[in-house]
Amino acid sequence: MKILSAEFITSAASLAQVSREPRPEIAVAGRSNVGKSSLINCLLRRRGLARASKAPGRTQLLNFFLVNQEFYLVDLPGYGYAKVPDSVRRAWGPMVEEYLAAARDLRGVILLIDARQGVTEKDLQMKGFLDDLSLDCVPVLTKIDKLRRTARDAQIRDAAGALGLGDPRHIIAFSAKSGEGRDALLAATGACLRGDRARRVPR
Ligand SMILES: Nc1nc2c(ncn2[C@@H]2O[C@H](COP(=O)(O)OP(=O)(O)OP(=O)(O)O)[C@@H](O)[C@H]2O)c(=O)[nH]1
Ligand SMILES: [Mg+2]
Repeated sequence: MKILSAEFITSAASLAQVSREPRPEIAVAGRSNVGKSSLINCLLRRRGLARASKAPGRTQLLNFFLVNQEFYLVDLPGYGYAKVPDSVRRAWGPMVEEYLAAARDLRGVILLIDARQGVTEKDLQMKGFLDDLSLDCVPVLTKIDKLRRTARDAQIRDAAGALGLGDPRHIIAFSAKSGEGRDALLAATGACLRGDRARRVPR
């Protein structure tokens, strides 16, 4: 897949608030600060399109980006960051879960795992939630540029094991900094949109 166009469409706190042309959607989920917005900017090659920040909790709404006039990439608020106030966390959980459960045109979810931290309890909860909804999940180990070669192979294997993936090659090693893994992620996103990957989703 080639990126021909990308534009920000809208932000919303719930699906009911979103008015958009019906198109297939791919959501980007993961812990707060894991690099979701950076991954979207890297994938779309539009610096600053999705707002990224060193401070966790930057993305506070569902953000819709229209790509190639064909599908939406949806940037989600992150989960599981201790420093986000309780009130905010209480609002985000239901917002993200309602979206994932109710978005009719959602074809798959790119699930980001921090390469240094590995798979956490919260990541497993999210993976379980996606599996229960039979949503296709594209696992990505991001910030991979922060690991040395030996640590990185071990971390990819561990993450694959923790997520119950038979083959570590089903995880995409990604860096928004270097662009590593961008082509693989574009290909996986295209396959998700076409529904080609459904057979490979582990149950
Ligand atoms: N080295 C490195 N840093 C990254 C990478 N991806 C993101 N970052 C940095 O990590 C921080 C968080 O990135 P964001 O893209 O804002 O993360 P997010 O998941 O959207 O965060 P929330 O919106 O708060 O949930 C920023 O300082 C980024 O520059 C990466 O692949 N490599
Ligand atoms: Mg963000």
